[in-house]
Amino acid sequence: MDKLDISLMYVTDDRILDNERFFEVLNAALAGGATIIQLREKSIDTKSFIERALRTKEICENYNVPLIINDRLDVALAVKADGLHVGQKDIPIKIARKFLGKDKIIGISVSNLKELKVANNTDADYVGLSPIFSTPTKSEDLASPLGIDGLKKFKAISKKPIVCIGGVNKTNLEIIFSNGADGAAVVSAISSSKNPKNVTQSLKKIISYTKSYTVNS
Ligand code: TZP
Ligand code: MG
Repeated sequence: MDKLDISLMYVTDDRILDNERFFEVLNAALAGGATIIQLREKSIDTKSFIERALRTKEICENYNVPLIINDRLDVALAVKADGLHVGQKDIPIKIARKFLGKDKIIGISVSNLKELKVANNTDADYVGLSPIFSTPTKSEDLASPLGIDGLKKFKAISKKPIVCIGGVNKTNLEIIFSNGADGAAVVSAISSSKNPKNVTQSLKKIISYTKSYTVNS
């Protein structure tokens, strides 16, 4: 795989149960320039998850874009995904790393400075700041939005690249990247759009433009 680019992560929408629409949006996000895909499924059974993951992987490979799996180490291993994204209550990174090996991508969600400090001392490849803004997309288990002030505090002490998630869209992407984000993870701005390819392209343009004038890039 080429150097890891976490700047624009499309996190799939687990509310899209219809395979045809799911893969339409996935293709559009990839064609629009998503740099990494996170497959997040909360309500389908394991067999369907693996089937979806296998097809997703094939499509990602066509674009040379890595695929990571949310939560499920078994699924990540089963489909030989490029990595895993875990939450605070999921499998510990140390154990996941043992199974996945040193070359796979591992990300972890952090919602406060205490969790960030712990994550700093793991071999996670990135931390997901969750949530940066409020979002209706994920309701259970979601901490208070950290906002730009929170992002600045995280940036000051993070030893890992930071991917912001929660309510990210065209209107707030520039402020996130100009305040230290290394990446943005997006669900509904892409998945709920009538034209997910155009939206992804616009997000990508904003990221490139903002990176061109920030020291952080
Ligand atoms: N984790 C924290 S917020 C969130 C997840 C999976 C959902 C983000 O969705 P959206 O639609 O981009 O706000
Ligand atoms: Mg989880």
